[in-house]
Amino acid sequence: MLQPATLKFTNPLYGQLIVGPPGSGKTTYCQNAFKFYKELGRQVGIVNLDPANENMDYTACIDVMELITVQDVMDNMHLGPNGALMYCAEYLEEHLEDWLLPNLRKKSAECRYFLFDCPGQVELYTHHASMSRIFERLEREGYHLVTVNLIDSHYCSEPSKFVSTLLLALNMMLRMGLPHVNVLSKADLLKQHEDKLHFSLDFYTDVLDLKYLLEVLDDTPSLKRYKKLNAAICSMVEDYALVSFHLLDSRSTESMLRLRNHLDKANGYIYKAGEEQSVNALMACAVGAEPETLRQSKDIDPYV
Ligand SMILES: Nc1nc2c(ncn2[C@@H]2O[C@H](COP(=O)(O)OP(=O)(O)OP(=O)(O)O)[C@@H](O)[C@H]2O)c(=O)[nH]1
Ligand SMILES: [Mg+2]
Repeated sequence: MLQPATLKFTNPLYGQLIVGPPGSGKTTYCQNAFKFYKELGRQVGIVNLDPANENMDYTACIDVMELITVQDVMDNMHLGPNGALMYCAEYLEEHLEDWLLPNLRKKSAECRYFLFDCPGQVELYTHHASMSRIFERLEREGYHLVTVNLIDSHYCSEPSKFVSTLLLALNMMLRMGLPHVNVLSKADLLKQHEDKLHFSLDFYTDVLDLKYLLEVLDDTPSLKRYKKLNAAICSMVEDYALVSFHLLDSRSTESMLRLRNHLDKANGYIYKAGEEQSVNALMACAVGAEPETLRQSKDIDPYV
């Protein structure tokens, strides 16, 4: 005989992996996002995974610096800062089962949504495998993750820097293989660089017609020989059609709300069972509830 269907409500775990080049605003974002999500009523906590985090103005619920620091590795193993950071990443991976995961399990009674403040050295995500194996293990532990890749919007002001930004973003997306949201951070400063921008902001956020970018690349003789390489990179980025950006000023609630909508779609938080959701919040997040042109204008308008 058929049994009546039973509905099982779970209380899933979620995480944002905040990555991006040094100085792109990861720690500041974590600090502001913590307050922002707390106000929304989420059980949020910050996990510091950066063993050289110096300007942490937040209280981390788990701090890798209690396990290992770059400074200690430099002093004891006689390594330089980059080598020491690689060592720390490998050490953290070795101690996943006896340090990070048990600590996360302990905290998960009070926190279900974690912001992971990650180290900035891009090699850790583009060449080295420890961080991606750590993230993989978190996924197997049941975390619904999204990578938030912060890139300083200052890079829009120079075409060659923007090309390398595109390559970096694509490389990270392909290597990490997780839901991924690219963000141009410090969007509040864009007005200051406005005169240096060759195109309107949607050109940089949508990453559509990159041939125009090639036309404005520096033509000095020493750089001319890279033209073919830049053309090949742009063509590859266009072929994959994966890279686009959202603008963020992490000190503005409106800007954080817009980003939250994208992140909630990416890690599936909008489908969270059992959470009280106002119809408005759901409508704002629902896929397709907002035409793409409207979304873009809302994202871009405040910064132009
Ligand atoms: N104007 C502006 N400044 C910002 C913003 N976010 C961060 N900053 C500044 O950028 C600088 C670097 O910010 P951090 O948050 O330390 O950057 P990070 O990515 O954590 O840096 P590392 O940990 O060294 O890789 C700080 O001086 C911040 O105050 C922003 O949205 N707008
Ligand atoms: Mg930091």
